[in-house]
Amino acid sequence: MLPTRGGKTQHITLIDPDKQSPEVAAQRALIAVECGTSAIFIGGSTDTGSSIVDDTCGAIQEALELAMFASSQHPDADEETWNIPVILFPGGAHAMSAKADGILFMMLMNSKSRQFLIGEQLMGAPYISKAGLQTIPTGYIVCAPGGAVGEVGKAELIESEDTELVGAYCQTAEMYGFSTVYLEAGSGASSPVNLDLIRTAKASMNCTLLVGGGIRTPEQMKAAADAGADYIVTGTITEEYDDLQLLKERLESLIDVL
Ligand code: 1GP
Repeated sequence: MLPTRGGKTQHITLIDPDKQSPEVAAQRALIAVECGTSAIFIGGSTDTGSSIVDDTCGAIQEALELAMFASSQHPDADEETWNIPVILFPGGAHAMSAKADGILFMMLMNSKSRQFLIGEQLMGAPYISKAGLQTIPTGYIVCAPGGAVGEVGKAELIESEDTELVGAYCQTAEMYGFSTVYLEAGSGASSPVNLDLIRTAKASMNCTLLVGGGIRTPEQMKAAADAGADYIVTGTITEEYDDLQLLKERLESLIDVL
């Protein structure tokens, strides 16, 4: 369900439904797609309500459909540009919507809390099954500095020198049959995931590798891609611009290096 484009590292835009209205979220998502983002993640914190998640997914899906229809009316435009999956990246079982195309079904592998290892998953599974959401089985690993997700998720943070440990986590994820591993430094982190951790993760398994948290510059994007990230997720920068033209310029400068 995560789109691949010739093995090249792809960009994913994370939208936090609590940070803007559904209409503004849809405008931001369209700009991100125009700039070349390959998927939209919808995710907030542990207290994000399901109605705002549902309204945000609905507004983004509607905007993508309209853009696709508009481009089908132009012989020079490629309507497939707008065929972008909207995927839940939930803070827990409460933040879900049947309007999404799929969900990162995550185990916070380095959490000390049963809640994030299996508890939220047990609560969410019946809804996911009923809604028919496609699941992406994901090993979620929080690395230093870790931010709010590290604290709330009671993670034993992976420090920059813990390469053997991150490798073992990645091998474990693969042995569990997870398709994807997500190395997370925390939203708004002061520094992104250490590059040695990314390199080791990539070399340790055949799972798809997502990396996110604290990536703000083209240099950081390029470095994470060169270290082996298959997808790079950014969220905070999309929330920093009310002016859509400025947002477009910022996202282009990041995505163009891939
Ligand atoms: C958070 O990895 C994502 O889960 C994105 O982080 O908000 O720092 O871009 P930023």
